[in-house]
Amino acid sequence: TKKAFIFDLDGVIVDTAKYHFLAWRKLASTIGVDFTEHQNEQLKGVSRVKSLEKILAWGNKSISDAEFTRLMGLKNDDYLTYIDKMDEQEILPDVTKTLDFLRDKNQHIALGSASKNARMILEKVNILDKFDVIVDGNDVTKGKPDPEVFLKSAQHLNVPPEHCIVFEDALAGIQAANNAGMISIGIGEKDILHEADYVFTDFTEISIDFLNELISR
Ligand code: G16
Ligand code: MG
Repeated sequence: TKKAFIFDLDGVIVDTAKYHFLAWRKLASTIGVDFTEHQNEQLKGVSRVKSLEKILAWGNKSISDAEFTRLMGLKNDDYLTYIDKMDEQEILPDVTKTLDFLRDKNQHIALGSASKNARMILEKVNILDKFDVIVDGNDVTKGKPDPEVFLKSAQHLNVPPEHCIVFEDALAGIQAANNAGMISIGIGEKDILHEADYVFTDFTEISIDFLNELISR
């Protein structure tokens, strides 16, 4: 039977985490909050609202709802200046090869991202047409580690969760995949993604044999 391969966006297909970091750090500094790369790790896969809530909590700041909305807008405007300059060169190594292999094998391919900018980014790097289904931050009410984003992808494709394989770079995303009852594949560091069923540094480490094994199991 056909499997569904669900890809996270930031940190799996493209390294937009570095742009989120720059934009959040700039915003944090304007409100007088220190922001480190270690803290940034905790924002991976986390929604925009939740990210700002965490930054405010780290800095012991409390602000009005109107100010909260304004700060989220500032961060996103800054983030979009980086996104605007993106092109195909920013697709991470062997991602396109993996997508094309799965397509050749007649598998379902979905995107499951927390980002509200997901479609725009896929268009920028010119791989929007490789996805059968896109579920992103505009389609969900509960963020990762809640399984909603991945379960919605599976429902759209009419594939049961146990036949879905999720590629994720964030611990919250691995937990979301596990909570959905799907196979979780971490892309990144083993010590951060230890809850995943498998972990690889990047797609260059994922062999054709392993993909075939996932397809036929
Ligand atoms: C991504 C990032 C998160 C970011 C979130 C929301 O999720 O990993 O750091 O906060 O999207 O992004 P935006 O502000 O563009 O809506 P994912 O799930 O693609 O890794
Ligand atoms: Mg991610």
